[in-house]
Amino acid sequence: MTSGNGKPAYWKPEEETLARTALEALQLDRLKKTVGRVFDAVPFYRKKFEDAKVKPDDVRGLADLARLPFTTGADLRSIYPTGMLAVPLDEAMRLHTSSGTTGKPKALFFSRRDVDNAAELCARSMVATGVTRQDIFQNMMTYGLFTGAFVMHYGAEKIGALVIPAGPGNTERQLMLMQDFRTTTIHITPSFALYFADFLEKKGLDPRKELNLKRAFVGAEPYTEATRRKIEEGLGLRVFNSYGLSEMNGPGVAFECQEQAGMHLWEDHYVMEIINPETGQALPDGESGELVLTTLLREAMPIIRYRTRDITSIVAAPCACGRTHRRIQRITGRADDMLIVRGVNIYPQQIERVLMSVPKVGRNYLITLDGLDEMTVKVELSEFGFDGQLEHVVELQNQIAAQLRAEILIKPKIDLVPPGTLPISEGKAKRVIDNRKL
Ligand code: DLL
Repeated sequence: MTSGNGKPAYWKPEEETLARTALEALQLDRLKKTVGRVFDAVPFYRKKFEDAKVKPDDVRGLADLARLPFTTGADLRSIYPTGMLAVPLDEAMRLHTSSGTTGKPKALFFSRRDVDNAAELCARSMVATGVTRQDIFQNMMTYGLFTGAFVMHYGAEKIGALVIPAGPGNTERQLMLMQDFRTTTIHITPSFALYFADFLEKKGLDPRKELNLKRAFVGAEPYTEATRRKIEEGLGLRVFNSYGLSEMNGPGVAFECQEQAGMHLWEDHYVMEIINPETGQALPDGESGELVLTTLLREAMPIIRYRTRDITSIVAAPCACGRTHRRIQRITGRADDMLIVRGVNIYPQQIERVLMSVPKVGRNYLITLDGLDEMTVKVELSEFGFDGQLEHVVELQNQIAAQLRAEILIKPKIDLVPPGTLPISEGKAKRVIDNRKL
């Protein structure tokens, strides 16, 4: 994990390797300021604090954060469009919205400083994976209201890498850009990365020989280690897990370094907590629960104790890269993704983990729930998965069903379909269709 001159590559070493005591003191100072600001400037928070009978002065240590009320996604929708602004509207410089929702989205405002801070964190994250100004960065995320593409775009520009704002879709053009400009680094969702790997395989193009790809930043939706390996094999590069959410600036909240062992969550900008999603109680490091985040430097729209609904755990052990910011494990699902099928709690990620470990299985799948808890898993065969013998398909279906039963305790119907027949998504993939009328 070194830069060209043999030293570890950091964007701002003094920020990234700050001693824990100093980092925690900085967090507390910033937390106090944030809490004071929202109390004074955002009536929504003043009321919430008053209802919970807490005052900004009650925050004397980081542990006092637990006394403050949570903010939920429903809260953000309830004050749409401008109810959470902590600055006059003319100081807001950019608007993004959350994705994947029906009805009114969450409106997220950025001041000039917020835009710059978001780009700083992305620059920091990208440098941690080895990016330099020599890199060619093809941004295959959606540009628009979604934060994904824009925020990383500005981060890469800060580093001085060449940015190709390709956006998603149009695989032929993506490939042309990669070939003509010798793209080294891509930013992509896991579902589109798998699709792109399929596309290269169908073309008979070996990315290791014919492309110059070194790394992919993959995030915006949950995926498993098995999927990471499939993408790495299919595209001939290293995959770095990238986590973020629009409520917290978008990407660049937590990112893997070259060690690829959990994502450093940038604690000078966010305080993290892991709680039991049912009780709201704090959980110790290493235990899996819901990630709760508080912004420390956001100007236009600070958010206190945001319930992300994402399930993960904190890795407290120091990282070999030298960064002192603690890591979180890969997100294993969302608290509200959990399916209850015949009384059993199931996360779609568990199903993905099994599917992606079966060699003859392709890269796309869809879980459907019908009637009274009937689960069907449609899954594509890989290009080489079908040898023309129907009995082999039946065998494979039975094998997958048995493996799934071992993991999720129920036996779904398995429907193997030819490669390329399931719908693909350029943005976030929809993996579950719930038609149950329960
Ligand atoms: O997806 C921001 C982002 C863009 C992150 C590009 C990384 C790369 P939202 O649309 O607000 O923002 O969705 C946020 O996506 O709460 C998680 O449930 C999920 N998510 C994001 N990154 C990951 C990841 C962007 N690496 C929601 N692993 C979050 C698992 C992820 N889930």
